[in-house]
Amino acid sequence: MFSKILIANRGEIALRIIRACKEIGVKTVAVYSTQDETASHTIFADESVCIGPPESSKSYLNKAQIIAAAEITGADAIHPGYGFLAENAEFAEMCATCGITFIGPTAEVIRKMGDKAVAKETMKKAGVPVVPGSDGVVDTEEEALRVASEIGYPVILKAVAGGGGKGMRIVRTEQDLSNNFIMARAEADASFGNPDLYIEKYIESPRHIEIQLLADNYGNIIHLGERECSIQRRHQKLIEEAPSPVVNAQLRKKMGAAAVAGARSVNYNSVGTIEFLMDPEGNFYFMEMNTRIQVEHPVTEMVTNVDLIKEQIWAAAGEKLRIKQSEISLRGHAIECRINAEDPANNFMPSPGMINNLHLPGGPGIRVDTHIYNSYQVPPFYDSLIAKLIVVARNRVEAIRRLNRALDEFVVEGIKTTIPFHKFVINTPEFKSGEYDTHFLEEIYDTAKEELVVEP
Ligand code: MV4
Repeated sequence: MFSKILIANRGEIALRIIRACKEIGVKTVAVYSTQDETASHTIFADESVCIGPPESSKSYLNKAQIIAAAEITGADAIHPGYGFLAENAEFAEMCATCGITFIGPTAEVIRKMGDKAVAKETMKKAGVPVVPGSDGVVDTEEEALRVASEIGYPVILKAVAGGGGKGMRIVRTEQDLSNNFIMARAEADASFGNPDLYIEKYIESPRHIEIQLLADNYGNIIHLGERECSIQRRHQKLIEEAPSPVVNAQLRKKMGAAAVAGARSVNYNSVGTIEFLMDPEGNFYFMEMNTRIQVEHPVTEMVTNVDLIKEQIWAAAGEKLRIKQSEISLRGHAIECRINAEDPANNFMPSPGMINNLHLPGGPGIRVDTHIYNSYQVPPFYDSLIAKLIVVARNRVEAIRRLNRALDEFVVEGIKTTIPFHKFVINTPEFKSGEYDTHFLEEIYDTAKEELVVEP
């Protein structure tokens, strides 16, 4: 096992990783920007090193500075959390060069899955269902028109270097495609430094369902069921649940097996997630692979009773998986609400500032992953996630009742948060029945906004 892990992150996930390290018996090093001198992760780690000014680009994204902090403190591993350097192949390589274990997959796998066309081709070869479309990159408008007429409109243009909703364009007619192809290439080049595009059939009302994977260095790979992540706005997830209201045991087994086969084909050896699009008929297609621990990992933890961060650390330290697929079973239903420092009545505008009154919900089946405390100043420089409220109950109906109760107990004063928005969303007929897709949130937003104005 490692003797000391440096956590190259901040906020709730840095704290989550520190907690796992403490329970395993591994020393921790926090890195922090000058803005975060009194942040929870800085205080609760065994040691902390200042790595630069508030801007992420000069601190939490400063690769050389973070490696130097690991060397100075004698850390033998780096946990990147999510965001920042978590899916940066160059950083994983730098760690390897310096003899520090990057807690995640290899740089090679990160790079492969980072190129969305290569990732898709790799999954297709492994027998994972993929959306009909071009074989890899489409270089010219003529080729794009030919592929589109083969698969039929509407189609979607995706940048190979995009992902997470970035660099996509829906095209509904031949004329549309002619008008947009050159522009989409130029835009991809400007955004990602890579103009390459590929084409897919556009799935109209999909759900976003992802499979959690866990793998070690010895070819053992298991899945921990799915998460339903269709409640999103501008590709930012707001609510996630496990299991999905539309996945039964048979479908779970099929999706799980596909995800494991995909991971096996790239010798995957850490925690990871395969995202699927599911059409209204229940067909599922590979979308992307996330080569990191995700924000929404707790819903899986709550229904499987597996600590994904500990498992990730054990796997990185070269231990064999402690759990077999046959030992994974799902118990109950978990739902997570992302509490952001944003004003839901004002297009989710960031709302940094001082928290001058705080009360966290508690009681049976409640988990709150957060770094905030009373009198904490939410900085304007970083992601607006300030807490994750996770509830678990015997079934989905009870989980929603518990979530209503917990949201009512949750008090955050001094800044605007997404709490009132969550109260609205979870009481809509669509959410209650589980009959929603990835467009649901955008569709109800205007109605929700009006309701929010009358919220206390
Ligand atoms: C799609 C799609 C429909 N058809 N691909 C969005 C994020 C990126 N991972 C891929 N995305 C989509 N790809 C095809 N062929 C619809 C989306 C999409 C979406 C997917 C998941 C969650 C929310 C979404 C919102 C809009 C579009």
